[in-house]
Amino acid sequence: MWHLYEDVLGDQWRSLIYRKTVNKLRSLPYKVTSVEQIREMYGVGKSLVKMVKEILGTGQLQKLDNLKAQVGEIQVLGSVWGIGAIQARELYKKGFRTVKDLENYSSLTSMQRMGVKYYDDINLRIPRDEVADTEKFVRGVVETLAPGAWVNAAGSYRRGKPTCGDVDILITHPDGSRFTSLRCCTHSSHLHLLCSHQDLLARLGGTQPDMFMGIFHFQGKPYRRIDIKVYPRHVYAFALLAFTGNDVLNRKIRFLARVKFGYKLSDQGLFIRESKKKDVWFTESIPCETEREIFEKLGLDYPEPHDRNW
Ligand code: DCP
Ligand code: MG
Ligand code: MN
Repeated sequence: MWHLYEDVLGDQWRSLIYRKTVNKLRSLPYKVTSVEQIREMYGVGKSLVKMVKEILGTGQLQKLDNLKAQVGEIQVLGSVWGIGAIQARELYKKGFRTVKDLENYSSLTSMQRMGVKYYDDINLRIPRDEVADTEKFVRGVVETLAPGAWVNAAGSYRRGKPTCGDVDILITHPDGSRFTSLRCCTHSSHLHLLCSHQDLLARLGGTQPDMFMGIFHFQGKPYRRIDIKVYPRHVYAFALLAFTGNDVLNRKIRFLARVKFGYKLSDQGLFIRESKKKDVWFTESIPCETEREIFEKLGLDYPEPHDRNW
């Protein structure tokens, strides 16, 4: 337990020591009832003796309680959109304790500022009907930019969840020559167009032009998170699989692809690993038009999206 807290705090050295010592204490054939029983053990230092004494005396450990509270606060900071675990820790060190504390902090990125501003809204679950409405809306906008484009909500929505954490939308065009105009739809100027028309409020997140991460406000509903990705048709099946998830399934099939076949599976394709002496490279992707074909290539039965909630 304890080492997990130290992990969050980023103290890996202590984390390791605690893990080792706790394992050792656990494996003792008797229950520790006095510090004399452990004082002479290898690796048991003064501070540990003191802690064990406190536990034996009071039944609790102040330091652990403090640590728990600290870790809770860091995790909340890290749950703000755009703030990762490492930065959450840094912010904590700077003295920030709550999301409200971040409201007037000028060094946040625009993404993080929005994450703070709409923190409560973003944490609300989105009913799937609303995801469907958003999908329809985006489809309408994309249709004006590139008629005939495919626009599909993926993520937890596609897996049939009754409520979703965000809206994930995947876009392609069956006609490759329309792809350029399609990519434009994730450029901020076009999204501004969306904003002014339909109250869709968004900011460019990723550096790639074919990905958009934003926050929108639609039909008076709470502010919501949206991820939009655009892929060329020939990698669409791989992208759809990756963007549908869930993340556990992705990790499992990528692992299986690697150890069983030496393949590298990603949202971009299924690549065969080649090597000559020390050089390793990957071939062009094995072509797959549909998700079903990808599962076939991996020797797996096709799971319907609603069976992908691992
Ligand atoms: N994904 C992944 N690994 C990650 C994050 C995401 O493989 N670390 C993939 C699988 C997810 C998909 O992207 O299903 C969409 O990511 P989301 O974070 O939007 O997760 P979900 O849509 O599955 O759930 P939620 O309802 O919380 O949005
Ligand atoms: Mg999602
Ligand atoms: Mn998402």
